[in-house]
Amino acid sequence: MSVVGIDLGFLNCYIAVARSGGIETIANEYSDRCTPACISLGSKTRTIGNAAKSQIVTNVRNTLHGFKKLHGRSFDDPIVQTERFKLPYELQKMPNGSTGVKVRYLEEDRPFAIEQVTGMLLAKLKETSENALKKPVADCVISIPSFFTDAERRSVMAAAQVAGLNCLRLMNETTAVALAYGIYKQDLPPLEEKPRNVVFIDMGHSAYQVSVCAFNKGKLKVLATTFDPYLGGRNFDDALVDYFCDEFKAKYKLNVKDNSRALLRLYQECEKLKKLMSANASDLPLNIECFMNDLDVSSKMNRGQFEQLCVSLLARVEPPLKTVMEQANLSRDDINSIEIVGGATRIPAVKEQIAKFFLKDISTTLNADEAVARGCALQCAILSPAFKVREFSITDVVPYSVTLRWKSSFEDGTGECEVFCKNHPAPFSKVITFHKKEPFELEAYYTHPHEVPYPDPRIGNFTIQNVFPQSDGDSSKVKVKVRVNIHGIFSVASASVIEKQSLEGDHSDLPMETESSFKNEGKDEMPVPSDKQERANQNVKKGKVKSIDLPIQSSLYRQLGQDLINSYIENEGKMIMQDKLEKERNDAKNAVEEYVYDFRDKLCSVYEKFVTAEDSSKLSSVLEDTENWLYEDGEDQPKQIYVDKLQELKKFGQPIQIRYIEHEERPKALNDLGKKI
Ligand code: ATP
Ligand code: K
Ligand code: MG
Repeated sequence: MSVVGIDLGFLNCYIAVARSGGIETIANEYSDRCTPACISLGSKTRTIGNAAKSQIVTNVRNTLHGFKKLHGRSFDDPIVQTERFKLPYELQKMPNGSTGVKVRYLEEDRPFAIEQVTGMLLAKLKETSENALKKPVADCVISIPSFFTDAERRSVMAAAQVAGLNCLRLMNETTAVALAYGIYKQDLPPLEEKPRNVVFIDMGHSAYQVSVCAFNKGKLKVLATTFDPYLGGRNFDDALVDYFCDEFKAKYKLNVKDNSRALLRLYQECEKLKKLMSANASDLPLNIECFMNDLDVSSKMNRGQFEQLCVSLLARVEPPLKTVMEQANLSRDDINSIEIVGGATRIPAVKEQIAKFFLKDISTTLNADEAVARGCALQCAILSPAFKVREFSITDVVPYSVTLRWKSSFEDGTGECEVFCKNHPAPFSKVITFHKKEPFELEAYYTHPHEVPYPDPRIGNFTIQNVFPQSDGDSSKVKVKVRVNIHGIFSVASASVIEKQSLEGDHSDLPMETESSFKNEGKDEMPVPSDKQERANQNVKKGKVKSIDLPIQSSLYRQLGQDLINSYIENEGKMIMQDKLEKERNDAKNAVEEYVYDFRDKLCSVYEKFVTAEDSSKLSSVLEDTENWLYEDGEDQPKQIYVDKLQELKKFGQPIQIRYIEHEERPKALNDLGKKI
């Protein structure tokens, strides 16, 4: 069984795997441990990762990147509309109202849902891990921002399905970092002692996340998480791009923003410049040749100027730090260390803001790029029965408070209660008891919509079916289990009705002391450690009461139907097949080309002695014809044509090759013979 952790970044993806020696970040076919979150669609094939990134500027409208924020959102969502304005490719409203892209693929305009797009990327990452591990990969843990709502999380889960991955956990990015930090620490305080509190900060390309975690031996508990979902390295790129656009307008009369190709090139150069400025405070040049209208442009910038440009961005570093400390109810002195990861924390001014707030040095002991993936792989190893790892318990938090509202059609049975408060431990299950005479509906939503970076507070509706009055006309006692699961997703997991057994002489009220504490309808909750425990409790009650499971009809907000996901899976399979066939076709073509060049070379060198002048010139001309054919009629042929072509060439070439090999082998064979004697 495979153990794989995936950092699904806005810009950069990383994969870590567990092998017997430990956790290891793996490289792709370009020997690069970073795979760009980039997909380029072409007339014959798709390219994903490094090769796609180099097509951003050449295949502008069909190269997809920067799509992580489109997950789980309707096309009309304000965030989607803001992103849409910045993206060089077209977004499209899917039939179910969600967000998709429109690209030209296989000579056709094709829509792809966001789950398909991320599915393509994940399938590539799956393939990369399979190549490294040399076995099939399915089980994995995938990272997501801690601020993702249920709809966004479910959308990423669907993308994992499309890629053929079995995601054991969606893991909050900063929690993954905390695990990567904690699991190897030998000196964590024992359980009964005061925990070690560590702040984890991740600023990537698109978002900024902070969490405080308490560590004791063998466990980590997230105390609070905060974030600015709209602050990351790309905002600093925006600031530079805006600046140079203005400058080039004044200096060269260029409207860069009207030319998507030029704009994309400027973004690339500004990102490079931004990185250089992290290491160097002096003036640095920005030169782009043939930028627009055949014009070369040049300018310069230094770190001081850059920081001036970004004053308002830098001012946004502190608030989440302040809030996280308030939420965790900790002061600076309670913090043992501050660990930063994510590319954008390399900006010196960002680091300064953080250090200034904590009045402490910040620590960069973790690998800023790989910590998320490593944490995910560790989590996968912990979850995988096939892998032995040190016991380590991870308690995360519920990012937004969740409220349950209920109503039934006949009775006046409406009400609501907050079932999970913000920063409530997760995963977690609770049982709520209702007294009902008929089916009723539960509606889950985020309690404080303004705190949630998502335009709709709805989570889902759940109808508890098959509820009837008891034989004596009383309300039935319905126990509903609500849960925030391991992915951080809310659900009404199960419901059951407790029936009094109509045994003679047993008309006493329910005697369970555990239940008296939550008799009030839905107001009190009881944590249930696990399913097993609950079943055990029910066994104790046997003979007095009977518990019957009730069907639940769930309708989750922005949930994709399994039929639709299945059609995406099927389509992904077809595209993988198409890519594979195209690759084979290309390989067959390349083999012909290679044979031509190789043979021509050898004809004038090593083969020279083994071929008559007449044959040599005949063969040379065949090779030349083939070469010309490859550039003309043979440019774009089915695979078999190339295979046949190669066979044909070999018919000419092989006799020469054989004569040569025999000649080469003979002395060697004699020599070997000599040795034996
Ligand atoms: P997200 O976490 O938002 O999904 P990501 O994980 O893909 O995004 P990272 O790989 O952590 O993002 O960081 C990428 C960002 O970090 C880019 O904006 C990149 O320009 C920036 N970055 C990387 N190195 C440096 C550096 N030396 N100086 C400044 N910025 C840097
Ligand atoms: K990353
Ligand atoms: Mg990241």
